Amino acid sequence: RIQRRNIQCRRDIDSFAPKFLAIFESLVPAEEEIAKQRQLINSLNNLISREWPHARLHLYGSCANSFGVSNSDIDVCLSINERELGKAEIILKLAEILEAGNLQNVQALTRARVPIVKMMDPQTGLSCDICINNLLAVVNTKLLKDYAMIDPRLRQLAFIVKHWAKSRHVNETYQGTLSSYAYVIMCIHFLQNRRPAILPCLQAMEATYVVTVDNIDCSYFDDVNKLHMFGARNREPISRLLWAFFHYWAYQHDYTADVISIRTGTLISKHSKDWTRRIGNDRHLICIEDPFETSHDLGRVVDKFSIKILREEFERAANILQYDPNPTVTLFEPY
Ligand code: 3AT
Ligand code: MG
Repeated sequence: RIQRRNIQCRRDIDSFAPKFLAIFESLVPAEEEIAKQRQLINSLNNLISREWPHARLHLYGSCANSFGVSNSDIDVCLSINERELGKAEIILKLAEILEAGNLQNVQALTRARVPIVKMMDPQTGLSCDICINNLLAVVNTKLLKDYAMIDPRLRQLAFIVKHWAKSRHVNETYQGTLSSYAYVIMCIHFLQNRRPAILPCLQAMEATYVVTVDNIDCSYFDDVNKLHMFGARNREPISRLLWAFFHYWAYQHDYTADVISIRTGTLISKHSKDWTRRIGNDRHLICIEDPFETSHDLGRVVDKFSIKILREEFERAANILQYDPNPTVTLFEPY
């Protein structure tokens, strides 16, 4: 097992909270931008319902989970019950409909791992990717959004972690580092495990939202208005949480034995999931359980090269937060 280092946090850590909060505020998109996204979805829904009256578009990903920064592309999912057509045919047909509706740069990517249509809306200037029937993503988007409503520190932490990850180029799944979705799950897990806890485990509570998608039970407690005082006993400000987050991933997490799981709210063992060895391309070098697709390790994109890069970046961030005189600047210095 790795040696668990328990370093005392620097004494002036709380004095950096206002500057980190200002960074968070600067990353949050403006209301107008969110209104523009809704406008685009409405006009796309009108266009599509002429051809497919029962089909519906859903926003998912960062524009709907409340973890999106300004000017991110928007992720859209078409839910459609078309028995006659395969996914590729739906994609091609959808591209035709969008082109006829004057959307620009329409591209049908039928051979991608997740087939999508890409396009740009000249009226709002927004670019978007539309996938087909990916309802699990719609449900995990709602789960993240519900967690965000419980305690404001989750959004603060996740925005800053995502900003750090983008600045340091460790938010690139095609290069073996982690997705934004994985980073948000890491933040939720971390806040579930502070003492006193800042977030509960919604999937371990009595379900008020009950839904099954692709035979996977996705039920959980979603009456989050009742939980707005949940984290109140913990008064740690964002700067201290950031320090502890990076300290955990740099020096405390046991990469050889543990899986983080927001489904259970605790760590579970790699052994219990049979994630102790490489199977196919899944190396399980950093294990992050998807809350619904529990056989899915969100860390599976990480390989023996990128795990080293990731861990060095966690250590760099932890050391900056511990020793640097200007952590709110140095943390985000480009790689
Ligand atoms: P950005 O702001 O675009 O970086 P995002 O939240 O949109 O962040 P992604 O682009 O990584 O995040 O993913 C878009 C959504 O797709 C988020 C989540 O609902 C779903 N998703 C992404 N990766 C996975 C995955 N490995 N398993 C299940 N759902 C996923
Ligand atoms: Mg996205």
